[in-house]
Amino acid sequence: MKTAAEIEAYIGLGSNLEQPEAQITSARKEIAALPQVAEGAFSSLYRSAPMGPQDQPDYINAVMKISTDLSPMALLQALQRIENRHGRVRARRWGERTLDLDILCYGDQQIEQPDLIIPHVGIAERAFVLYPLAEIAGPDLVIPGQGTLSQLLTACPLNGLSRLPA
Ligand code: A4P
Ligand code: MG
Repeated sequence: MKTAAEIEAYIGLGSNLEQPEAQITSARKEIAALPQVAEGAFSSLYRSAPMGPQDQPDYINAVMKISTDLSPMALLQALQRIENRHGRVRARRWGERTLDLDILCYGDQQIEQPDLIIPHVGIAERAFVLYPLAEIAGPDLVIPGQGTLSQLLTACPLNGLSRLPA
């Protein structure tokens, strides 16, 4: 049984190694199966060229909406356990990865701790986050401290992002 869920949060999923689409699909199931987490919505999958080092494969990204009564830190730890189970190796910054799970937003909270920054850094410049987020959250979602999604989208070109057929 799921407990009564309180906070709506958005998680960004990304992968560019070892069958990225399968990595994302199985991560979705593992997140939905976490205690104290219920899935609210899941975006289409999107493909884009890498941000950062260019000598790595294209990425597949998606965004998931959940409701949860896990604290932000407990949610981060649960997501990192899932990343580790997917063989995540932390090598170079912005480098290739089997699975990256980022907490994009957690309710209307703004958090700045050494190991947890919410909203996630760089949301406003990342088409591979903004477009899937808008698909499931709609244009009026407020990114705390940064404005509405529709405002952010206006300033963020698609940049080669393509939505994969369902
Ligand atoms: N951390 C702080 N805040 C958060 C948060 N809100 N959610 C800390 C999750 N983690 C958060 O992350 C390093 C640390 O960030 C964690 O230990 C956690 O305490 P990481 O995933 O281990 O490593 P990283 O790659 O250095 O950072 P990060 O933030 O995952 O990288 P980015 O900025 O997400 O970039 N190109 C395309 N097209 N698509 C992508 O998805 N992703 C990246 C990774 C690069 N290029 C990409 C994509
Ligand atoms: Mg990350």
